[in-house]
Amino acid sequence: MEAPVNPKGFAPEPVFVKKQQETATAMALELYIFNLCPHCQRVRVALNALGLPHQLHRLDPANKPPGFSAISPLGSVPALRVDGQASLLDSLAINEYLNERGGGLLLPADPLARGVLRGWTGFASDIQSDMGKLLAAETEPALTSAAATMSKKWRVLEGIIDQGILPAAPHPLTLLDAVLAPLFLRCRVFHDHLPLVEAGSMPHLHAWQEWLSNEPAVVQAVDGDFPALFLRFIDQRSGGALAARIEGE
Ligand SMILES: N[C@@H](CCC(=O)N[C@@H](CS)C(=O)NCC(=O)O)C(=O)O
Repeated sequence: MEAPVNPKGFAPEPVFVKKQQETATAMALELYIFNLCPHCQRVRVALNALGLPHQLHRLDPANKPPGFSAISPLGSVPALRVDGQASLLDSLAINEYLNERGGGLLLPADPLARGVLRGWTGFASDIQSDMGKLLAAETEPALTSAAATMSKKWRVLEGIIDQGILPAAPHPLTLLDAVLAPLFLRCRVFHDHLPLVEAGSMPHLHAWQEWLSNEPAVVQAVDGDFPALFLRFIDQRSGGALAARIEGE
């Protein structure tokens, strides 16, 4: 395994980091989450895959505890408090840090392969944005349009796997898997009403989805029965179009 690339490049900058007083009881890694937040799930997958001991602080997004802005200046989760000294924000940045701290197992050792994987991880993160739009859709045309935008990206990934640029599943877990896992879990839940990752047209991605959705590091990245919780989220908190499809069929 190579030495991490320019570890100083990851040094916390004041704008993103709030220095915290170290307390005697603080766990080395404390992660602030909302249970159904996909970005939080990414970080929990990485923590589980790396086997890093950590403490979870579960927040109610509608009722954040006083003082949370000292840990997360944007009020967003995930926020990772490190060694009682600093807060890291943004799931991709947090996962890069955790991977370095945990021995680098979630990225290829080869710099080129590492760069390729990081690039597609950013692309997968864009698909998560599409998922946000899909869930927010209030009308059937908006839902269809959001699904088409997302499907286009899934088809690109399918082709990339087919060309051997990304390894087919199963494979050793990577930071890309940490981003794909929350997406796959969600696609599976509403598949019967809105199929996106289809076995027939996307065999590589479908195999990846089925493998990853059952990986212990992924399964343990959510508290409770994810399909039931997510269906309730769709019913109560989404824009309505997907809920209408699910109820109408
Ligand atoms: N780019 C950030 C996005 C994090 C994000 O959007 N978090 C949402 C929950 S999924 C949040 O905390 N929103 C603020 C709020 O709900 O008050 C990341 O990858 O961590």
